[in-house]
Order: sequence, then structure tokens, then C-alpha cells
Amino acid sequence: MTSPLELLTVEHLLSEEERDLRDAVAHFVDDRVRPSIADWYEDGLSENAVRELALEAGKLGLLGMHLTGYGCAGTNAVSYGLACMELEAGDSGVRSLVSVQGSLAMFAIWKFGSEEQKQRWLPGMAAGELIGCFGLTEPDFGSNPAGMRTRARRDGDDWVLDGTKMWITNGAVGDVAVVWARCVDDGTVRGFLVPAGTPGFSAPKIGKKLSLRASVTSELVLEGVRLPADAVLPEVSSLRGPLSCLNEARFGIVFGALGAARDCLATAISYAQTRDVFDRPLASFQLTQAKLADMALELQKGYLLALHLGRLKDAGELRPEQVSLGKLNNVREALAIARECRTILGANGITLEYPVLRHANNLESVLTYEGTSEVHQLVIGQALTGQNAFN
Ligand code: TGC
Ligand code: FAD
Repeated sequence: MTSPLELLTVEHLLSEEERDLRDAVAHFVDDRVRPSIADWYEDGLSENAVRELALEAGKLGLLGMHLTGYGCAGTNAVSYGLACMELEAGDSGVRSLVSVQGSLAMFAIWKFGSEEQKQRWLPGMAAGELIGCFGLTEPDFGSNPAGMRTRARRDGDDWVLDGTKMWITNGAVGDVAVVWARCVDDGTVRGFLVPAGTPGFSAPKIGKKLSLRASVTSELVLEGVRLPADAVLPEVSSLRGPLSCLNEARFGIVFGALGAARDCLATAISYAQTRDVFDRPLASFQLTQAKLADMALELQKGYLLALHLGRLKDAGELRPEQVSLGKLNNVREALAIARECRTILGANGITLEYPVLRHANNLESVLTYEGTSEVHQLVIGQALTGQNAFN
């Protein structure tokens, strides 16, 4: 029998170093995520568990792994993608922890921060001793962050921030929040580093989630938060700042979503071989095999797409609309695969005994965050037609 990702014999497209790293992350997921994930999902991931996972991911060199210096591993982009794929085969929430830390919070500081800011935050974040979050979305402005209402005004040398951010991964456990706000004086969008515990800043947890339950999601409330002059990220003053960070995290999701889909497909294949219906294995029926074949095909196509985008990124040639193409296709297909696998498992598919509905529920969030599928369709539409459908 051939495993779903090896139908096209693509293993040789990876270097030995990339394969080793992928296998190390897969072992971490087998040892540390799979045994507990059903409980984490049912009970909600505790803040202690987030901290423990962050420390372990830090030891493995996964946090900000594609960045250089400041304790970061400096791997290539494909390695980062493969790590996301293995983490998300465990759970999208675990991949989220790593991608928000490395691609959003750390990348923002690494790319747009001052040398002092980098020295202060990045080594601890790379080690997983400090956790970061990234506050762009607001209650009324998700797909259209340009409309943000969070304001930053100068008061002497200080900055004062007021506003609310919504749906922020790791908000309640963050040691530092990267908060994007519009400046009252000149209308520019600037990034601010807000340490946890700053007076006026709080991060209440969002409860009652049916998706991404093994991840802490929070509001960020900023009420007259006073920050020193050097809290602002000096190197960017427009939406290009946060949107550049999103390119990084979206790239990880292009690979990551395939991990969730692969886990579902492997589960469905194994289940279909041992479950007898009408006196023979479910896997022996033509309808089942057609489902499995179509899913393996989409998984393999998605993987080739991800690898191609990874090689483009490593060559410094990846464009944002290409990331949109990858995120749109691979998340959409992963969600379709997860739902189809659920049908193969029948009633067992709705339980936490098997990973498929957990993955499917998670992928509903993945479809929405980091740009909804509609946003990515419109980014691609703009690249194809030259017409901007947003404004
Ligand atoms: P627009 O006027 O087109 O551009 C404004 C400025 O940004 C630049 N730019 C980009 N730069 C880098 N990468 C990109 N992908 C960029 N897209 C645009 C652009 O050149 C311009 O720069 P400058 O220097 O001239 O000012 O922007 P717009 O307001 O029309 O918006 C375009 C749109 C709708 C595509 C954008 O707003 C968008 O992507 N919306 C979706 C928002 C989103 O994805 N939010 C995600 C929040 S974070 C999150 O979900 C984390 S989940 C984490 C997890 O748990 O894994
Ligand atoms: P809206 O923007 O209100 O969109 C609602 C619907 O309208 C969607 O279907 C959308 O595609 C559609 N739509 C919007 N514009 C158009 C258009 N022009 N044409 C056609 N249809 C359109 N954000 C952060 O900043 N940091 C985080 O760490 C973070 N973590 C998250 C974790 C989770 C679990 C979730 C669910 C979200 C997280 N988000 C985070 C927020 C996420 O980025 C937003 O939810 C997302 O950008 C969509 O915004 P919205 O939910 O406000 O939907």
C-alpha cells in the first residue's frame, strides 16, 4: 500500500536536512501532542499547556525558525512549511501557536523593530520563554483592517493607545502584544509593542468556541495604555507592516492545512480497512475507493503547490498573490477532505476518538483567519484583472 503523500514519489524533492527536520517535528507531535490533544480540545488548552508547548517548541528550534540571528534557527522556507505541516497534522491550534509566535509577532519585530527591540524580545521568544501575540483584527474590522479604530496619540514623548482587538491567538498568555493602531496625528498605521501588565491593557479570553479549541483566543482591550516613545516599531508606517507579516504566516498555512488533511485521510484509510459493512471491508467498495483516490489526488496536488511556493520563497521570488493562491486552494481542499473523511467514519467520525471532525472544525477557523477564502479570491482576481474589488 502506498501512503497518500507518496503516490507521486515526491520524497526526493526534499533535501536530507528538510526530511530530518520534518521527521523530528513529526516525532514531537507523536510524543507530545497526539496523546493529549483530545483532552486539550475537549477542555480547552490551558495557559500552562501553552507555556509548556512553547518551551518545547523553542527547544526544537521551531519558533521564528525561518528568521536569522537573535537565537532563531535560520532554516529555509520549505523547512518551516514542513514543520507547520507536521504540527498541524497534530492540531491546527498547535501550528497556530508556532505560526503566531514566529511569523506574526517575532517577524514583526525582526523585520520592523529597532536593534534594541530585537535584543529585548527575540531571543526569549525564540526559546519559548516569552510568548507574543499579534493584534490586527477588531470587532468591526477583520477582512478590512484599514478601517481599524484603535488609535495611537502622542502625549509628550509617550504614546497613548485606545481600542479593542478581537480574536487574538495567544492574547491572554502573551508576554508582549504587537498591536497595530492608526496614529491620530498623521493617519499612518504603526505597530506598538505592548508588554503584558501595562496599565490599561487586558486580554480577556474568548470562550464557547467550537473550533481551534486547543488554542487560546482573546480580546485585547486598550484603555489609555501609555507606552514610551521606543514602543513603536520604527521601520514601517502603513498597512504594509501587518500585511507583510501575514504573508509569512499564510505561507505556513499553505503547508499546515495539508498536515490536517493528511491525518484525516490516513485515519479514513485505516478505518475503512478494518470496518466491515455488508460483510466485507468498507475499503473494498468502489464508492469508498473513489473517495479515497480523489482525496489523495487533491492532497498530492496541494503538496506540490506548497513545495513550489516554498522553493519560490527560498529564491526570494514569492509574490503575495501566489501565497493567496496556495492558502485558498490548500485550506479549501483540506476542509473538503476532512469532511469527506468524516463520512467514511460514520458515527465514529463525530467523536474525539478520531481526529477527523476535530480537524474539520479547526479548518473552519483556518479558512477564515489569515484572510478569508473570499479575500484570497479577490487578491487573485486583482492580480488577474488589474481591478481592485476592495476599494
Ligand atoms: P492595500 O491598499 O492594497 O495595501 C496597503 C499597503 O499594504 C501593502 N500590501 C502588502 N504588503 C505586503 N504583503 C501583502 N500581502 C500586501 N497587500 C498589500 C500595499 O502595497 C500598501 O503598501 P503602502 O506601502 O503603499 O502603504 O490594502 P487594502 O486596505 O486595500 O487591503 C487589502 C486586503 C483586503 C487584501 C488586506 O486588507 C487583507 O489581506 N485583508 C485580510 C486581513 C487578514 O488577513 N487579517 C488576518 C489577521 S491575523 C490572523 O488572522 C492571525 S490567525 C493566526 C493563527 O492563529 O494562526
Ligand atoms: P469579516 O471581515 O466580517 O467577513 C465576514 C464575511 O464577509 C467573510 O465570509 C468574508 O470573506 C466576507 N467578505 C469580507 N469582505 C468581502 C468582500 N469585499 N467581498 C465579498 N465578501 C467579503 N486576528 C488577528 O489579528 N490576530 C490573531 O491572532 C487572530 N487569530 C484568530 C484566531 C481564530 C481562531 C479566529 C477565528 C480568527 C483569528 N483572527 C486573528 C481574526 C481573523 O483574521 C478574522 O476573523 C478574519 O480576518 C476575518 O475577519 P472577520 O471575522 O471580521 O470577518
